[in-house]
Parts: sequence; C-alpha cells; structure tokens
Amino acid sequence: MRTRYSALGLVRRGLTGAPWPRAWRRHDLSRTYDVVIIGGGVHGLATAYYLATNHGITNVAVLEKGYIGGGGSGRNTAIIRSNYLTPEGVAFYDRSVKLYEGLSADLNFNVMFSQRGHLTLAHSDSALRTMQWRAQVNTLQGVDSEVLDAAGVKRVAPPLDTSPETRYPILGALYHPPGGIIRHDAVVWGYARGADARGVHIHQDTEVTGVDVVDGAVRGVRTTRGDVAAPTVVNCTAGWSTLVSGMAGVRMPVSTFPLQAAVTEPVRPFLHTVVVSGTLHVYVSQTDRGELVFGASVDPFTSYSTRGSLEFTEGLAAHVLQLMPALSQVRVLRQWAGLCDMTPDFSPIMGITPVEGFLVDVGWGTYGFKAGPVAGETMAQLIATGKTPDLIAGFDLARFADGRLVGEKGAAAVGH
Ligand code: PYC
Repeated sequence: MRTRYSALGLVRRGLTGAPWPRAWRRHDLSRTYDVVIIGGGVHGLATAYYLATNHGITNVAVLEKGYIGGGGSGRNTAIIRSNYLTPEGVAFYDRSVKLYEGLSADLNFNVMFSQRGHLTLAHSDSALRTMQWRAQVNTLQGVDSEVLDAAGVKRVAPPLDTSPETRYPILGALYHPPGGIIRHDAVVWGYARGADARGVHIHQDTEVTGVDVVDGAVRGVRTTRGDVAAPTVVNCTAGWSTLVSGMAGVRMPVSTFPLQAAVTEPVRPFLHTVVVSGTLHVYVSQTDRGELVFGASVDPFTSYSTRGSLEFTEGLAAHVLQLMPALSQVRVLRQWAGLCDMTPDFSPIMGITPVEGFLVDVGWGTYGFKAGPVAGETMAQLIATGKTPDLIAGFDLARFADGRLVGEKGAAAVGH
C-alpha cells in the first residue's frame, strides 16, 4: 500500500521528521512478465497504471533505458488541449483532457493542471478559415472553442501586440478555454507511484537491446540486465520508436526530429493564457513561478540530438518580440530539446502490428504529452480485452497501406 499524501500527513511528518517512503520501488528484473512496456514516459507509465487499476493486470514491467520521464515527457512545454481538426483527434484528446481534469484526485498527487485557456493566433485569412473549421468540429463534439477577432484576442491576452502595423498582424484566434498547462514531471511521478503501488515493476537504467519474435509472435525482450519473456510487449518509446519496432521487424512510417524549447528568468505574472502562433513559429505560456516557457518549430532535419542551438534561440527571440515587444529585456535561462516521432498525417500509430503480441503507441510527433492519459487508458483496454477501443481504431498502422490517413497537421501548434 502506498502512503496517502494529505495535509495532515504533511503536518505529521513536519513535526516528527519521519521520512517519506519512496514513491516507487526498485525490483529485481523477473525473468517473465505478462506485459512488458518499453519506455518509462507518461505513455508507458499510464498504460501500466490503467492495466493495474482498470483491469487488475499487475504482472507488468516498465523498462526505461534512462530515468522515468527523461525523454519527451520531461522535455515538452506541458500544454494540454483538445482543439484538434479531425473528429477522431478531437474525441481522443477531449478524453485526455477529461482524464487530466481528474488526475490529481485519481493519483493522490498534485499535477497542477491549470486550465487557463489556449489561443491559437491567425495572421491570415486562410489561417482564420482553419480556425473556423476547428471551432466547428470542436463544437459539434462538445469541446469548447470559438473564434475571436483581434479585439477579443486583446481582451484575453492584453500583452499581445494586436496593432495592424506589425509584420504579421493578428486577425483573430481560436480560443479554447479548457486548454492550459500542467506540471509534466508530476504527471510522470504520479503515474509511476500509482502503478508501483498496484504491483507494477518500474525498471530504470534498463535498456531493451532486442525483441524476440518466433513464428510471427513476440516472445519477450533482451535487455542490458538480462532476457525477459512476455506474451505482450508494448513500444511506448516516442523518438526512438522506429529503432525499437525495428527490433521486432516492424517498419513504421515515422521520422524523428528534434524540437527545441527554452525558459526565461521569472517575471511578475502577466500572461494568463497559452498563446500559439504557427506563422511566427512560437508558443508561450507563463508558469506559476513566473518563467516564460517557449517553443518553436521542429529542427529542419532528422536527428536524435537533444542539444539546443543558438540559431533556435535567436529565431525564437525575434518571433517572440513581434508578439510581445515588452519582453525585450527578459533573459533566457535554459534551453533543451526533445525528440518528436512524426508520422505523415500528424496522427499517432496505436494498436496491433503484424507481429502478434507486439503493440505500438507511437508516432506522437508534437502531440505526445497531452495524449498520455487517454493513450494509457486505451492501450490498457486493448491489452486486457484484445479489442481495439473505438477511440483509437482510426490510428491503426494499417491505415498507411490502406490510404485512410487522419490529417491532423492543421491543428499543429508547431511549425513544420
Ligand atoms: O500541440 O499544443 C501543441 C504543442 C505545443 C508544443 C508542442 N506541441
């Protein structure tokens, strides 16, 4: 049983000095599990958590080559939203927002979800048309989104320069009140703690080096700590997903691109919503500590590098100042990069593969973190029941051969 976090417990520990128990434990690597999940990010951990919580399947290992949340889950800009373009995308991400809304209570861990609203700016008539399209698809599915004109944008986000004299004047925006930001590390730690408490084994520093397939079915994995047998293996490795699927002989139409981000020194709270401009290749939010978190486009080449570049920071600064000239004196403190596993239609690849028992939850591109809870919930359901949930049926690998693409590029916050 895990210790429940509560105000009373905090006071008691403060007074007695009693140590907090580990949030998740270390285990020996068993030689066999019912389910092996490769990748200890939000997708892998959420899948393990919902397998245990919703289906009572607890003989599960999550294998992580580094530390949990050290990949895309700890490198994203923590934006949550469901204002997508396709009916499939909207329904899917809306379920994720709903799960995020209840997550602090479910996990007994404060994930600091702040639904402060999300603005996607339109700087051209064609962008406005796409925002109208998204607003209508969203509304039809009960998701709160509307198009604002420039004056409406100024009301929601006063620091934005909405004057017509700018290089790319703001004509309007898609406004999505349920969108917001979250503490991404807390989501990872909360799922890890919840999964661990239900019996899941989380193995950090455990790299998968091979996937064993015999007669078209997966038999287990090879790792830097020995071999593990399992009838079900799930690839939740995002940026590295083609390498891991390749170990099972499964080819996927995924290319990996770095995506850089940066954070500034803290300043007094002034920006109370998330702002995205695809035209200016920038998105920005202000954390509760006052830092501004920025991101831009994916780097223009495939790579597994997670290094930041000066070129990125210079381009970012130029674009940010076009949106908010008042920020010219604010200093950038840190920058980093994560890896994005891009698919041709900007929708994920989820579910079965030609190798029996080898499942994938990949192809997240720049949308991965916000999908963590719903991806975990649906993948767990697929593993437990053997049936693909309706919510992810359109995201199957076979769609690329059958020509059933789910084109989600129009909902991208990130320029490509
Ligand atoms: O899709 O909201 C988004 C996003 C922001 C940064 C990367 N992706």
